[in-house]
Amino acid sequence: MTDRLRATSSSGIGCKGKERVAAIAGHICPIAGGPGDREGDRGGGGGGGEVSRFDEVSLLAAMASEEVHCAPISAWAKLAQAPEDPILGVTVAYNRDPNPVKLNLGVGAYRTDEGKPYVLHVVRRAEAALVGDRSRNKEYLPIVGLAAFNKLSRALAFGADHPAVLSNRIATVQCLSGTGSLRVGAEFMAQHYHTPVIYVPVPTWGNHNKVFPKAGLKLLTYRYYDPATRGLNFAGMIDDLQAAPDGAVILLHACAHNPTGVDPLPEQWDAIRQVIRAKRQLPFFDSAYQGFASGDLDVDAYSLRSFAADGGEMALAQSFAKNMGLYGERVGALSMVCATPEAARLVEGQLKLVIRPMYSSPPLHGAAIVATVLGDEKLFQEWKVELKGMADRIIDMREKLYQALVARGTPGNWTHILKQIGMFTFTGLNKTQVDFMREKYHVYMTGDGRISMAGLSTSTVPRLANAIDDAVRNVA
Ligand code: PLA
Repeated sequence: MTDRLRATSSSGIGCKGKERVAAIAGHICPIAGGPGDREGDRGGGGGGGEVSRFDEVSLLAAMASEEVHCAPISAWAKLAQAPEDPILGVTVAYNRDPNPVKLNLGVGAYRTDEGKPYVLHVVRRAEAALVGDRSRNKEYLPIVGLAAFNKLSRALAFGADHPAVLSNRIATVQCLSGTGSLRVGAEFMAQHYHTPVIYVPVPTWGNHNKVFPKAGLKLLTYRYYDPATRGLNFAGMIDDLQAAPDGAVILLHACAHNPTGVDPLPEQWDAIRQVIRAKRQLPFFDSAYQGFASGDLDVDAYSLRSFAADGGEMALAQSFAKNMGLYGERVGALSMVCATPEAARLVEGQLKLVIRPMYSSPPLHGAAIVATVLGDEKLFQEWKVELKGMADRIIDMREKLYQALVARGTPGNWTHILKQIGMFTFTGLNKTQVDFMREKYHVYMTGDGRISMAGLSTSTVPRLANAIDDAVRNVA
């Protein structure tokens, strides 16, 4: 009991008698109910001291009295019910569904053709080597993470002999997967970039719309996808970048745009780069699918390497969730490509000030796995083969789903299933159709009609095709 409470509880306003207790209980319940109740009773400043002392006395009296049976009320009793996340919430709903034939095509997580999660062989081997190495320990990593991991991640993205890499113009910090890298990068920009405004494509990965404003950046959009062609609205994108302020941050998906699966062609990337550089805007690449799109790490790095090659500054958030199957290990990196080595050194120092009060330092295990795979030529080559295997299986699923719809004569043109790149197909199905498929077929996908092709297998294609066929024919 605090001195203040002790003083007030002995001040004679005690709790005796039924009426008194009822009056006290009347005060306690709304107080415990949180803001919004009896605002006037509690008030602030001036007379507030009196009121709050009374509240404390009431509370003590209630605690001491056996006559008051006020149901326990939480300080959070009146919180608004939070909605489930539009992507991760699909898995929550799927897990609740008791139907044995249910199919989860919501979150982008790779499955084998047997529908099972896949731990890469190279990851298993790297882990075995790490566990068997008795010289290893579990000490904290530095704030910036594992040095070998940072060096190898940077080289993977930009190429080991890239001039920016060789001249130490890139500050790389290990972060909590792609999301953490985006968030740390955004916090840094909000504090240290002269134009804290970011433009994201429409549509974009839903979490972009939350991460950037949370970090303090103003969020604006540029046109990207054309629903009519189910392709890139290139002219609209260029116009919007031209119209965006000089210096604005421009979020770009390095490859396998999520959710649309629509990427600019190399020559379109070059034109986009020219506009961004002419306007001295800052490209912020989100690379969550390197190697997972085409099956080739270098092909998928075209966009970010071409930007890095012109000597301008840029940011990159890199994830190893998909391409190394390390989803839950949360391994990623933020790289800030700077004009000079001196700027890179200063940036790294400030990034440490962002990270330390947020989570102090990143986790060790996943980064050690990545460093082992990338640092060993044999494992690296084997990883590339496994990566290509995953990308090819997804491409095979595209072909199978397309053929299944053609075989059913499903109304509409489905060639976008073949053309779109990466993990997802942006089907064009609307929310009512998505809900119908969930209800009748137990097929789960995000409300925007995105399906994870990586969650599909040879045996489940017919089921999905039946569901789509029924939805297209019978649900508007
Ligand atoms: N950036 C993009 C474009 C992504 O699609 C995702 C993951 C991330 C970043 C973040 O991934 P990480 O933090 O796990 O590295 N998108 C998933 C999962 C696969 C998710 O929404 O969290 C998706 O289903 O869209």
